Formats: sequence, structure tokens, C-alpha cells
Amino acid sequence: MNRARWMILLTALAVGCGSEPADDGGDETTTGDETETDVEVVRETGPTADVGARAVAEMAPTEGNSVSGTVIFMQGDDGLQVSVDLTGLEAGTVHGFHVHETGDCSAPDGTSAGGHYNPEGHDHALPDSAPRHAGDMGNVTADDDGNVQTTLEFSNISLGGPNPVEGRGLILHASPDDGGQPTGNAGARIACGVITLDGETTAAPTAEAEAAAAPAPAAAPAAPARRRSAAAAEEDEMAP
Ligand SMILES: [Cu+2]
Repeated sequence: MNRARWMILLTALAVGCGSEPADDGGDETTTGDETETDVEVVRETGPTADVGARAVAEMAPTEGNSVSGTVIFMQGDDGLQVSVDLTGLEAGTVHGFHVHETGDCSAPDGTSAGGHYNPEGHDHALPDSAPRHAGDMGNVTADDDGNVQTTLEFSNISLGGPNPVEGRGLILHASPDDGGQPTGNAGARIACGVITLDGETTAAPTAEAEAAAAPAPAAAPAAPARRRSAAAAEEDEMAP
């Protein structure tokens, strides 16, 4: 069924770009720019993501911090559900929360995770707007006990499909993400985890693995020229 829907989507794109609302339920298609709209449609999650897949990021505090917990990623038909369970924050505080480029939390300050995961080369933004970095998950807020227990949902990232997050780094910041450039002014990295598929130990995906994971159509009208280098993203992240 998924394959059939994908073929219909492809046909619609090939025959009449823009004449059909070839929207499979995502939330990223209303930019007003026809070209951008088509790009977003091609990157819809549902038909090609690994529905049912699950990944876990065990969040550990960076040096001098005390927040820890578990974040579970579950791939559904229409998006990726992200269940956040953290403890050790100050009551009522708001913290930027992003997928970063590299699944490496070895640096004491978490900088080994690199810059924001941004394979589409967009500007940074909060999740209520598009386009944005694929890894822009906005903020989470601690309750009166300093815990975070919430579930977020995203259609622009996936497990095993477009903008795959498995093998990437997950970072919680000291300060709120205010949506500003280049990375939201969210400050220091206070917790870091590697998004790991259940039952596997994954490293950051290689270019070959990424190419294999991406569906053929995603390579067609869009990506390569707009792809930003990891190095450029990292430079941004290092900026104050
Ligand atoms: Cu971040």
C-alpha cells in the first residue's frame, strides 16, 4: 500500500507539478513558493520511512551538569513521535532541543555532536515554521519538579526515510531556543545522547548509507546543490 501511494505521488509530480495537492499529510507544504512546495512534498516522510521502527537516545549530562533521561523515537505512518523523559533540571526552565549532525557525545561540552542536523541547508527556525533545519525540534519545558515528560511529533524527519535521524546526536541546551539565527541562541549543551536504533549500536551514517536510505525521487529535483556542508553548519553552531 505504501508503495502504491508513493507511485501515485510520483505520477502526480511527473504529470502535473503543482496541479494536484500531492500532500500526504505533512505540515511543511505551505511556503507559498511553488518550487519550495514541490521540494517539501518529495521529502514527505510517510511512504518511505521505516514505519514501526524505534530508536532511543540515552541522554547524559555534559560536564558540570546534572540532567539525564531517555528520549524514544517511534516512526508512525505520518510522522516521527518523540517521547521525552528527562530529570535534573530547574523547575520551569525552557531548553532548546535539537538533533545535531553527529552521533558523538565524547566531548565534555557536547561539541563533538557538531552543528544542527541540516541536510536541506535551510535557515534555523522553531518547529511552528518551515522551512527550517531538519533537527530543529524547538524547546522542552521542565515542570515544577524539574522533569520533562512530553511527546513531540515531526513529519520532516524520520527513521529510515527522508532526513533520517538514527545515528545522529541529540542535544539539550541550557537556554531557550528563540528561533534566532544561526542556531537559536540556546547556549551551552547540557545533555547529549546518540539516537540509536533499538537493538543496534549505530555510528553516524556514512554518505553511502545516507544515499541508500534516501529514496531515488529525493535526489531528483532538489537536494545536492542546496546541501550545506557539515563543516558550515558546525561553524554556525560554534558562533555565540
Ligand atoms: Cu542544538
